[in-house]
Amino acid sequence: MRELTRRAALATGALGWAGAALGRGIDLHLPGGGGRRALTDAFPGKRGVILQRTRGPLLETPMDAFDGQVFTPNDRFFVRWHYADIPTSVDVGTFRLHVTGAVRRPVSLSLAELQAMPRVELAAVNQCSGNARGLFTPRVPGAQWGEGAIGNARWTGVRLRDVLDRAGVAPGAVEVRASGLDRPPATGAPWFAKSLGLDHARDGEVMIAWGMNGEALPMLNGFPLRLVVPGWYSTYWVKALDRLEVLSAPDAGFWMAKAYRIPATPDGGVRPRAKDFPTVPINRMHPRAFVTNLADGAHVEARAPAAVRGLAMGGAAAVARVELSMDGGHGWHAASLGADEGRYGFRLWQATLPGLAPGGYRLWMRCTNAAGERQAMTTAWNPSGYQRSPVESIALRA
Ligand SMILES: Nc1nc2c(c(=O)[nH]1)N[C@H]1C(S)=C(S)[C@@H](COP(=O)(O)O)O[C@H]1N2
Ligand SMILES: [Mo]
Repeated sequence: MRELTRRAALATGALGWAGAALGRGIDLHLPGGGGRRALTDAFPGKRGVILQRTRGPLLETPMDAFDGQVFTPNDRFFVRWHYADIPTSVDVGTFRLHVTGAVRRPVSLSLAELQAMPRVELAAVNQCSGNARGLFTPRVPGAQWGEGAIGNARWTGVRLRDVLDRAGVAPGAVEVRASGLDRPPATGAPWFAKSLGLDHARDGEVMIAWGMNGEALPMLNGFPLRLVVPGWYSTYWVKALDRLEVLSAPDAGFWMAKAYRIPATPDGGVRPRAKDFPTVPINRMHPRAFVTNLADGAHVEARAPAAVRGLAMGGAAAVARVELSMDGGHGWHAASLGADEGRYGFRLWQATLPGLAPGGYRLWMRCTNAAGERQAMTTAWNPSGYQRSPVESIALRA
């Protein structure tokens, strides 16, 4: 509790939400150009993050913040809010999480009551559905993220199942809808709310977290509570969570029925300009591997071994292996993996490249997860720019 109280006071200190950027900038190398962005320290609890939008805040993690560590520091962790009207302070004494709808008895739980329940802790990657959207060709509308709308943290909280059991789910219930303290604009835009199937919500892994890497959640990452849905895209990880509504019919609201849907094709891709194809709500994440110690186009010393390292995630299953190719994906060589901190988290990988003769090269890296899902060399294009996860590569010059 003490951590929460202190954090709330700090947030109330109103550092201001102005996007006053520093002189520093970064280029996201988007294929269509226009990738220049400012780095900013102007948001509470954040420093050295890429400013994508000020209201509601969209802040991206620069690649260097990922290098050499499995857990993404809270102050560099990406931020995404749909609406501008977001909580800037929360009174932890009066805050309540309400559980309503198809339940035996509605309950309103204080933070102290939640923190007295059995605790769980889990490492899990939080990744925006639109991470790396800016890299799609043809270009798609929406936030032009580079590859930093992602992060891994150790989350502390309680099981969603245990909280639902406090209210008692009524027979016939099918989904649980979660919403938070942010508000839609007065134009009648739909409240941000996301739903999970009841079995998923009660699987014992989905959690309500107050802790992130051993600290209270930063205000911008959902203080005081957020949903953590391991292995699933973060659109479901509702922040500043204050309401759970048990539903007896599938959620027909905008954010489930209209937004965050992917083509119902095996790889989730369609041809550009395809229309009227069937869709399903975005769901599980996919394996990914990326390099963190070398930038695209980096120089390595000729004829000397070069260290290359990065991070991998398995998506909805653990990382099984990471492999590297220097011949366009014909031959693959295993990278070595760092410590396993949990199947939903990042895993470090590293390898040593043999001495290269002077010239230009391309290094490819791919991840396979424990369920046998492997990154493909081709990108599954979709008009919303979701779940981009092809095998990635960087150019190297020796
Ligand atoms: N209440 C609320 N929760 C939310 C959102 C939001 O707009 N409002 N955006 C979702 C989306 S789309 C993403 S990508 C993640 C981002 O989590 P982060 O800001 O902690 O990185 O929050 C999710 N939870
Ligand atoms: Mo997102």
